[in-house]
Amino acid sequence: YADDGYRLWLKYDLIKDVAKREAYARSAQFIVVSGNSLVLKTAADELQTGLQGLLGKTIPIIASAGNRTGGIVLAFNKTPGTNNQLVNDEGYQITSKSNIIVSSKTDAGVLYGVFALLRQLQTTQPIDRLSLTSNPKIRYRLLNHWDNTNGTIERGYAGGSLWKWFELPATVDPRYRVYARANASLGINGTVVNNVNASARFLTGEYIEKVAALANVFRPYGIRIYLSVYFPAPKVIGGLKTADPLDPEVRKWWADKAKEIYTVIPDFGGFLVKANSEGEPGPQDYGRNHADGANMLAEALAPYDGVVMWRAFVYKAAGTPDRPKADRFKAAYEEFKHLDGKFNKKVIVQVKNGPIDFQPREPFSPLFGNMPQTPLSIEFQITQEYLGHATHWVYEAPLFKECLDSDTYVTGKGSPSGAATVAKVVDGSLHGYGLTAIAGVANTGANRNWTGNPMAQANWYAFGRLAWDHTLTSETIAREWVNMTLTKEIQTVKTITDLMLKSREIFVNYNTPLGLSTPWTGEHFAPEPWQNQSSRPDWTAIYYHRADSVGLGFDRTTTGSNALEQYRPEVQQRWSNPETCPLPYLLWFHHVPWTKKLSTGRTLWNELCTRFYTGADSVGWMQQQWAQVKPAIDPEIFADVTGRLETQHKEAIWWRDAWLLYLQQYSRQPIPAPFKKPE
Ligand code: GCW
Repeated sequence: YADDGYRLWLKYDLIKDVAKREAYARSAQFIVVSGNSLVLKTAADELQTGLQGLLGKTIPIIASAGNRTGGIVLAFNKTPGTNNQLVNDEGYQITSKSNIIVSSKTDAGVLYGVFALLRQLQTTQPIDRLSLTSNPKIRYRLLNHWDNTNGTIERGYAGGSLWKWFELPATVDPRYRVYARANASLGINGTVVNNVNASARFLTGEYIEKVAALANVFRPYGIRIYLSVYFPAPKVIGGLKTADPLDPEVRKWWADKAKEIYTVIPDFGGFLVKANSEGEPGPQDYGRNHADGANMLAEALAPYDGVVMWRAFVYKAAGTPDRPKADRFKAAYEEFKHLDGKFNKKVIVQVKNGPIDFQPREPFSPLFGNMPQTPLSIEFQITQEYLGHATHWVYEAPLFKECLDSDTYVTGKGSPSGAATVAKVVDGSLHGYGLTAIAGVANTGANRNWTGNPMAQANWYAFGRLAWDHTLTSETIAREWVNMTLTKEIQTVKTITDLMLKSREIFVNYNTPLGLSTPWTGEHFAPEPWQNQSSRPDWTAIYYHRADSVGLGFDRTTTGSNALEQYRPEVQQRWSNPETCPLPYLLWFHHVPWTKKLSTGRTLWNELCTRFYTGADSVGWMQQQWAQVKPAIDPEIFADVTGRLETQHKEAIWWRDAWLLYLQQYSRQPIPAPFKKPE
C-alpha cells in the first residue's frame, strides 16, 4: 500500500476477479502502433504499463496487426476506425470488433483514448462491445500554478513547489513525468508553471532554459507550457525606461523575447497576465487599457502558435473616501465590458467563476455572456484557499458545476432554459468564440500525496474531467475517482461518494451560509468577522457582511450598489427580490433584517443558527461515515483522513461560534433551541 497516495488515480493493480481479467486479456493480446510520434509512443507505453499491472502480463507492442485479431490498435490520421466527422482534433473513438481500435485525428487524441480505455478496465467496465466517441468541449485546458522562484506556492497547502528551480535544467526530477501523466490522463493539455504575481526572472535566459527542461518532459504527454509574465519586465530585466505597451521599443522587446522563448520551446503555449490588480503593475500605469496591454503581447506572439490569457481579476480600492459607494463585485465588468471587440484574436480574457474571489459559494460572474466578441475563459480555484486549506474535506465538483450550469439568460426571454449557461459561453457554443479555455489554480505540491489532503486529489481529478466534458455529473466523477483511487468495494464506494457529494454544502453551512462570504484575514483561514482594520476597506470583513443592528448582508439591489444591473433581466428579477432570491445567494444581494421570516419558516437569525449548527454537526456525521470505510481503505490514507476530519470538526465549531458570537452583538437574540446548550 505504501505508495497509494503517490500513485493518484493511476493505479494499475492486478484485477482480482480472474474471469474478468481473462476476458480482458482475450481482447488485449497485442498493441499495434505505427508511426513514430513522441505522443503516440507515450500512448503505447502507458497502455503497456497499464495492462502489465491490471492483467499481470507483458503485452507486446507490434507495428502491424496483419490479420491478427484480439488486440488493441492505436490509430491516428486516416487510419481505419476514425469517423472524421465525429471527432474534433483531440477527440477519440474507441470501437471493439475483432480488434479494439482507439483512433483520433491526432496523436494526443490517441493518448486520451488510451487513458479512457484504461479507465474502463480500472473501473471494471466491459471492453468487448465498446463504441465510444468523446471530444473535449474546450480547447485549452490548463492548470495554473502559483509557484514562485524560491520554491514556495502562493495559496499552496501541499508543501513546496513541485518545480526544483535550483536544480533545473541539469537535474530533472522523475516526478515531473508522473505529474504529466496524471494531467494527460484527464485531458489537461497545458500548464502555467509560475505564479500570476510573477517574477520577471522567469523571462530571463537562465529561467527560460529551466522552463524548457520541464517542457521537454511534458511534450510527450501533449502538455504545453505557459508562463505568467510580469508586465514591467522590459524595464526590470530589459533595461528599458518604460513598459508602456504602445512604445515601439517595448513592443520590440516583447517580440524579441517571444522569439527567444520559441527558439528553445517551439511549442510554447503563451502568456498569462495579472495586470493592474492587487498592486501588480500593468498598462494603466501608462494611461493605456487592458486591451492595449494584451494586444501588444498577442502581437509579439503573432508568428507563433501561442495565446495570451489576460486575467479579469481586477478591483480598485472600494469604500474609500473617493469611492465610498464602489462595489468590488462590479469591478471586473466595469473594467472589461466596454473593451469587448477590442482584443486581438489571440487574446482570451480569463474570468474567475464569481465576481469576488473563489468564495465557498458565489453567484456566477456577470461578465459571462456579456462579452460576445471576446473569448472568455473561466478560472476555478482547485487549491482550497477559502475552503479550509488542506485540512477540510471539500469535494469541489458541485461548486464548479453550480457555476457552469448557471443560466446567464443572455439569449433573452423565451429561449429554452439552459440555452445560455456559463458552460456554453466558455465552450464557445453560445457566441462562437474562436478560442476556448478553462483554467484551474492547482492544488499540487511537493507532499508525497501531491495535495496534502488525499481527498483533495479528487478536486484535481474533477477539474480535469470537467475541463474535458462539463456535462459529466459530480457523482459520476466522484464514483470514478473513488473506484480508481481508493477502493472498488461497492458499499464503501457508495459511502465515500455520498460524503464527497455532501461535503461542500456542509462546509458552506458552517463557514459562510446563506450567501455570506469569508471574513477577511491574510491567510484566508481563521474566522474573523470582526476584522475592520486594513489599508483598504475592501480588505476588511465588515465590508462584505455589513452586519448592523438591523440585519446582515450586502444590498446589491437598486437601493444599494445595484450590482444586479450587470445581469440580464431574468436573473435580476429572480435575485433582486428577497422573496424569490435563492437562499444560498440571499446575503450576496440583500441586507436582510434579523427578524425577517425566510421561506424555511425561520427568521434570518434562527436560520443562520440552524445552518451553522447543522453544518458543524455534519462534520461529526462525516467522521462516523468515514469510520465505517476502514476495512476497505489503505490504512495510511484512512489514518490521515481520520486525523484531518478531527481537526475539521474542531474548526467547524470554531467557525460557527466565532460567527454567531460576533453576529449576536447585532442581532441581540438567543441561540434557539435545540442548539442552545444548557447553561
Ligand atoms: O485569491 C486571491 C489570492 C491571491 C491571489 C489573487 C489572484 C495570486 O488571495 O493570493 O494572487 O487572488 O487570483 O490573483
